[in-house]
Amino acid sequence: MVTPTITAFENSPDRGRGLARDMPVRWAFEEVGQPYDVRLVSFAALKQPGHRALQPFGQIPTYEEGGLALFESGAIVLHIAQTHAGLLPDDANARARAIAWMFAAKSTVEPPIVERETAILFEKDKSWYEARRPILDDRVRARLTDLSRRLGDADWLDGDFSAGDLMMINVLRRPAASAIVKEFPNLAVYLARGEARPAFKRAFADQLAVFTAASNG
Ligand code: GTB
Repeated sequence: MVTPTITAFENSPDRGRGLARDMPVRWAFEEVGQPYDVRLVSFAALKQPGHRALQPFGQIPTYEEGGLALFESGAIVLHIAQTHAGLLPDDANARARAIAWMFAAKSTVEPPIVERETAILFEKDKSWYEARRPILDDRVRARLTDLSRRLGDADWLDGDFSAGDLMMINVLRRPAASAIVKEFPNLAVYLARGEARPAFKRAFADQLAVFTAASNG
């Protein structure tokens, strides 16, 4: 296999906290033992036609390998998981369920978290902010209540660690989620369990190194 190349922020606004969406892709590569290259992109370059040809919305991450170019972190993680052992079960039904958890992370759990995040970051000056904030908090809490109930005292969402857990833990790492995750002891432990994986730690260190180099340069 040609070494895949992904894109990441040249200057991440998260200051090395691993919150941008190259993080799940880096983590997936580390879990399956696939080396990869990273092309760092400036904010200006993101919006240029060259980058938009890879990512129509002018965002990171992208993935290039041989004749394949992909965008969307979930699609990239799924591609890595489908082409390498280690992130999806062999059993067809269990594999389908793990993929369902990837979708649950991105399309059921993440949206209310992003909505809360957007309000906290950009809408504090709106007249309706104080009234709306508890509603947004409760929408996140409702999703996490259900997730917490389903996880119970299991280590992972469905059997062994899978791409479903990887995506869910990335979603729970968003600051707008992690404050509420603390209300659910089993989710807090689940999140910590994911972050304790050696592959997560390597991915985190690599993205932090980009920030450190940019700060020192
Ligand atoms: N659905 C796409 C995917 O999953 O790949 C979303 C990709 C996306 O949101 N990319 C963001 C981006 O390129 C970076 S991750 N934004 C630039 C733009 O739209 O112009 C989102 C993100 C950015 C910053 C922080 N942070 O500073 O904490 C966290 C997350």
